[in-house]
Amino acid sequence: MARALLLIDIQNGFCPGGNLPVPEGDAVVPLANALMESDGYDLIVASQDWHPANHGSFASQHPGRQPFEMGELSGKPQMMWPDHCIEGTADAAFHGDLDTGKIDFVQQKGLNPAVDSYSAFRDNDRSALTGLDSYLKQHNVSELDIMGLATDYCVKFSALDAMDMLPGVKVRLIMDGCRGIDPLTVDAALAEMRAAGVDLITSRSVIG
Ligand code: VGL
Ligand code: ZN
Repeated sequence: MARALLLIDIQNGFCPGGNLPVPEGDAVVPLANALMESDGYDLIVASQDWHPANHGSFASQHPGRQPFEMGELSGKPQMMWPDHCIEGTADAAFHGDLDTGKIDFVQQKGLNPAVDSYSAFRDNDRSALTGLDSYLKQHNVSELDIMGLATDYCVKFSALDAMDMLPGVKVRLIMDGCRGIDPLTVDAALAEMRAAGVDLITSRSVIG
């Protein structure tokens, strides 16, 4: 029985100054560090959006498309993103203040140019798994706390997949440890997670 903290995409690309900045994205860093420092967790896992330069979620790969429009990828509706988190670049690196020395395992995702991968657990088409579910099962994780960026995309999809793929595991979302792209989709995302059985908590429940 282990308690794990999952940090979603706390990368330069999603912080102010990055290529797909989430408002106040960097504000979650001190909280992530405090939670890692606390004795609340046996295991710390972090996901990292990690795209090839020709990733099909990039508007730049679709002539005539602008970032933040809907387009298509492999025949499915796909939000067109600005180029972001290209593997090996500073934009894809974890935020410089994140205490990465405390992270036990990093799960990269989004490597397949033909499909996007918001969730840390599997691609959006649900065919390819990243392997994170097996890792957490191998480590007997029974409680999983999730925080990071962005609430309405990667955090939401990861939390919903955790509910779906880790039966019996208690999944909690640390709300003050998340920031979102669009306030409207953030509210819908919180409602969707709550309806799926995710416990919406604040960090005070963990570190008082
Ligand atoms: C994300 C959009 C595209 C996220 C990643 O981390 O929420 N959002 N790629
Ligand atoms: Zn991405």
